[in-house]
Amino acid sequence: MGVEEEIEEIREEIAETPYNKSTEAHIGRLKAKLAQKKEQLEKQSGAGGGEGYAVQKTGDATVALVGFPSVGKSTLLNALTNAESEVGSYEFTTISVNPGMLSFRGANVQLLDVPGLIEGAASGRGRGREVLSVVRTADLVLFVLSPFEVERYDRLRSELYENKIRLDVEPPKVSVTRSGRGGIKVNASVDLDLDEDTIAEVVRENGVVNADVSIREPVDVDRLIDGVMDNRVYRPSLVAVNKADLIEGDYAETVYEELRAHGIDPEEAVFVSAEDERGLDALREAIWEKLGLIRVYMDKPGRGPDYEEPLVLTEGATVGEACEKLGGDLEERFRFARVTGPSAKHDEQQVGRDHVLADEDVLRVVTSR
Ligand SMILES: Nc1nc2c(ncn2[C@@H]2O[C@H](COP(=O)(O)OP(=O)(O)OP(=O)(O)O)[C@@H](O)[C@H]2O)c(=O)[nH]1
Ligand SMILES: [Mg+2]
Repeated sequence: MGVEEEIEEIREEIAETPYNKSTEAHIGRLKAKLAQKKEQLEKQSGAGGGEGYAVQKTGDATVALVGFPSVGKSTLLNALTNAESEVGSYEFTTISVNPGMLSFRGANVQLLDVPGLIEGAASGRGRGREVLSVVRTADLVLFVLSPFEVERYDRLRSELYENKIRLDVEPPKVSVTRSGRGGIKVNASVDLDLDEDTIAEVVRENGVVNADVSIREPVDVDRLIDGVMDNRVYRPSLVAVNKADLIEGDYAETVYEELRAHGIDPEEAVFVSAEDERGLDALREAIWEKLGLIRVYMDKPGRGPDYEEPLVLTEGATVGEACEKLGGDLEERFRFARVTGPSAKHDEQQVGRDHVLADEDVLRVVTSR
């Protein structure tokens, strides 16, 4: 029996088994086995790992535009990105990814127009995988929807889910530390619905016989499997509804209802018209927020703060990380820093490497000669 048939059989068995306490461990094992078999199938079909096609990353962050054909992805990319910025295309064996550079608040954000996600995923592994590997490496997934086909959002999300891209969730607080002996030991810091047998089955199915499993959130079987497998990626996502110029009168209410029906808060979705260039500032702002970018103005001796070209970092970045990004021998020569702005208790606060920076801080690094 081929792997594909095995996968089909496992899927059927899962579908046919009623879920209750006595079948839970069995279903857990089946789901873990299914995950394993899918992995095996991917390896067999060649082309390796799925990371191999990563588009060269440039700029401070990368956003992948994902949507069905003709929703206006290319038009939106052109409207958002600097007209002077160079727009070439990366030629893959079967797809092309069009990059553009969005300049906003001093940051350079690379947008990637990734056409054909659905065709690619449906038409064979190689092509789908190339498309997906581009999406996997992006820092944010921007779904572009047509107001007349909001329901297609589900298909996009499930395609990404099937391909190990988890959206808008933190990684599960699950860790598996292999040990020499003693079987699978589960250490949970929260009350779990899953029993230990189920957890052990899932871990063993992943080829681990002896391990300490630490669980720090109330996981279900699927989250547990995600936590045990280390090849899932976790990314934020954002929804843009394009062609808003075509929404007339009462139809707006219908679009809101459709959005809600598909788990999208209409307040969080950004309505734009790529063609009329409307709503673009709101979209840039939303992209910035979702990426969690912050600006730090470097105060260079004798020159004062550079407000024109901020150092762009992500929320939670420390002074040490700022030095790392600035490069050179700054890290070795670092003595202390002075921070003025939202993260500082007072102007010119003296801080060390561990100090967490905030948007619009002014930072001066004091070095040894
Ligand atoms: N009315 C209206 N039409 C738009 C808007 N944005 C794009 N279009 C039109 O929609 C059509 C498809 O736009 P594209 O940008 O090529 O769509 P795409 O998503 O890149 O399509 P594929 O490359 O085939 O995946 C074109 O005729 C655009 O002119 C918009 O905001 N309003
Ligand atoms: Mg296009």
